[in-house]
Amino acid sequence: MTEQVSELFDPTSWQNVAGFDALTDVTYHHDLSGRVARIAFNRPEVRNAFRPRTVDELHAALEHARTNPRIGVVLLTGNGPSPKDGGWAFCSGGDQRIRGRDGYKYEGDDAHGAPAPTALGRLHILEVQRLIRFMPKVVIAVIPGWAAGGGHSLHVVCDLSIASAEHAKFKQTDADVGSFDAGYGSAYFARQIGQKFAREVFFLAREYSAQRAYEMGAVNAVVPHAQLEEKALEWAYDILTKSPTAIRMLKFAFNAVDDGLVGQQVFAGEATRLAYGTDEAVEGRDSFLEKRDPDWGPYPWQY
Ligand code: S0N
Repeated sequence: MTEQVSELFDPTSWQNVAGFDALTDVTYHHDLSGRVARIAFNRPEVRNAFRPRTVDELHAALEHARTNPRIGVVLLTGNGPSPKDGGWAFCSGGDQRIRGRDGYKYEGDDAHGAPAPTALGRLHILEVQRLIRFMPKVVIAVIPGWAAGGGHSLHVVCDLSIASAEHAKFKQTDADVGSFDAGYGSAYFARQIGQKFAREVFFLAREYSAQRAYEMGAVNAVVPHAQLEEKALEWAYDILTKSPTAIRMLKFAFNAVDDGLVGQQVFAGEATRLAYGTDEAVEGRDSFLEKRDPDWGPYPWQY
């Protein structure tokens, strides 16, 4: 029996994932066909802010989805509403209560607040950003409420964003709290919506509605709150009708132009993987193993 983890979550559409029973800060489910993953921030009382434990759990769930060959689409969302005041959030970024000069404080920190050694200097939400960016699957940000600070950056790095018409709100608070995501969160965001809008969002740190974010080109769709997860699943099932290889090559093609040599490396790795599947590449390998000259005769210099 799947537990109701959020008001928008339909337990009849989702199943628990073996080995992920001990999660506290995120929830992780697969749809009944096992092809869509739902990963949700689960700290609604703090607008789904992330602490190091949250990031560890998020990373583990995303990595599991990345390496599961049946999963083609990941929905990243936030559970809610808050039991305190009924507010909704996708994610409000780093938990400001535990941000320290020397790194985040972690469970097990000593009584004087010294960070645990594992926490020192670990800004590992950036590892999560890279995992989303480089996984050969479509990641959809499903935004039921606030996307603020580092939570805003996570929606930016997702492939697609679908927002609740009534409750989704966007605010880039980084400059308010002496923080700055100088990578995908800002520079790539400017690629998405243009320099003027991006600078406005960061420099003024104002609040934007889902409709305004849509007009700016920051989200793909705005849907009624009650239908948010249903719509996201609809999009996921549409994507799953497509060729997995075409989707992965397209994602890495879209990435490549903004990812420099790393983007080229990722795309090139995929091209090599495809080439290894040809008879021509098999002839190259076999000729080496059989200690003979390769016979390229059957493989013309195509134009
Ligand atoms: C999200 C906001 C706008 C919502 O406002 P609203 O609806 O008025 O709710 P509040 O009453 O403010 O909040 C309800 C309760 O939730 C707590 N809370 C909210 N956000 C956080 C948070 N981020 N950390 C801790 N607690 C939070 C409130 O305190 C309140 O609790 P109670 O009821 O007990 O008073 C509004 O809440 C808001 O502005 N939140 C802060 C947003 C913010 O500034 N986030 C941090 C921005 N910076 C980052 O995220 C950097 C982290 C990061 O991603 C990163 C990037 C690059 C490199 C490293 C990092 C890294 O640090 O890991």
